Amino acid sequence: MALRVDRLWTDGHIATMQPGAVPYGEIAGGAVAAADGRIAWVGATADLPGDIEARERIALDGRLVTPGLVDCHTHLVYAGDRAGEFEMRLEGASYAEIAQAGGGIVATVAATRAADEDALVAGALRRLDALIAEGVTTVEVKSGYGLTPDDELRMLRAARRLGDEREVTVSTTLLAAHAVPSEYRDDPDGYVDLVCGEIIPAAVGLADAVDGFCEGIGFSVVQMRRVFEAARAHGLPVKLHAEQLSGLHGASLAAEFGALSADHLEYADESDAEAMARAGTVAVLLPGAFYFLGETQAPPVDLFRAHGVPLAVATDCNPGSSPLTSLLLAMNMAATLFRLTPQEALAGATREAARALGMSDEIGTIDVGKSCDLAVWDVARPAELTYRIGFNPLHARVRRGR
Ligand code: DI6
Ligand code: FE
Repeated sequence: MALRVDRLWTDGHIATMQPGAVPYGEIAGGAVAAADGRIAWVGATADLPGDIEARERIALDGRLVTPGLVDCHTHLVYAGDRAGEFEMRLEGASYAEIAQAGGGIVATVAATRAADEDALVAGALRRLDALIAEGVTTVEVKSGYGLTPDDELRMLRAARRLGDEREVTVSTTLLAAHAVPSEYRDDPDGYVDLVCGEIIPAAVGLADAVDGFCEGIGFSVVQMRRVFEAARAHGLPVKLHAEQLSGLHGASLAAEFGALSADHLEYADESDAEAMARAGTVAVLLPGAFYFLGETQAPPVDLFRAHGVPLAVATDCNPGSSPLTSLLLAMNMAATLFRLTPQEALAGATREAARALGMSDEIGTIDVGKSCDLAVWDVARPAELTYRIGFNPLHARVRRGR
C-alpha cells in the first residue's frame, strides 16, 4: 500500500537529534514526511519508498533541518520593565540588594497586577514572536508575578492564550512561590499556606507543572517541600529554580520529588548532581541570567556530565535577570560561558528541553510518530547554530506539519 503523506521535504541535511553514536543523529541527503501533523517517515532521500504519495514536495537544497526549538524556561508573561534597576546595578547595587530594597521581582508584581489579561497577552506576544522567528515551536511560560490567586490565574490564562494566538505549543507552569508579596512580608509562611491551600488547587487544569524560587531571597527548602507536597497531592509535576545565587540543595529536594528539572544550578554540588541523576531530573542551564547578572560561578557541568544528568538550555526570558529573547544566543552562551559542546547546546534546546517539559514522547527529536515540528536553517553544519552571535539563519519553521 502506498505511503500517503501531506508534505515531503527532500534533500535536507537532517539533524534528527536522536541519541546514539551518530553526532546530532545526522542524515545527509535526508527526507522527512508529515501526515496529519506527525512525522510519518524520516531517512535518506535515496531510501524513500518508491510508491510514496505526497500532496506537496519541498526540495531543501541541502539545508539543515533540526527539530523545532524548545525554550523550556521562560517568564514571557509580565508587565513593565526593569531598565532602571539595570542602571542601579551598573552603579554598584547587587540583584539581591535591589530585591531586599523592594525592587526586583516585586516591582514587576506591581506592574503585572495592574495589567489586564489582554495587556499581558499583547506584551508577551512581542517576546514570543522573537523566539518564534528563531525556530522555537514549543515554549514554557511561568506565572510568578501575580502572587495572589486571581493574579496568578490571570497570568496562566494569558500564557495559555499565547498558544491560540500563534502556531506554538505552550507549556504552563505555576510559579506562585517566586517571591513573598509585600502584603505577607511579616508572614512568609502565611503566604506559603496560601500557595498550598488556595493557589495550587485553583491552578489545576491551567498549569502543567509547579515551580518555585528556592533561594535566600526566595523560599527555603522547608517551605519548598510544603509547596511540592501540595503539588504532588494535586497530581502536578514539579521543577525548581535552585542554587542560582547560593547552594541550599534545592536541587536535591527537587530530585527527591522526581522533578522534571532543576534550573540555574550555579552552586549545585556533587550530591545534587547524584540526586538529579538518580531521579532523571534535567539540569536546565540559563546562561542569559548568569551573563546579565555578571555572575562568576558557572554551574558544575563536568559533574552533571560525569553523573549522566541530562543538560538543557533555555532563555529564562524575564525582565529582571535575563531580558533575553534569543534561544540561539542562549545556546552560544552555554558554549562560551559554560563550555557545552555545540552538540550539547543543540540537544539542550531540543531533545533535553523536551524532556525537561515531560514532552519527550511528542517533540524534541525528528522521529516517526512525533509532532512534525521542524526548523529549516540556511547553514551547512549543526555547529553553526551555536557558533554565531546574534545572527538568525532560520529559513522556515514547521509546526504540526505545516
Ligand atoms: N530567578 C530568576 O532568574 C528569575 N526568577 C528567578 O526565580 C528572575 C525574575 C526577576 O528578576 O524578575
Ligand atoms: Fe527563571
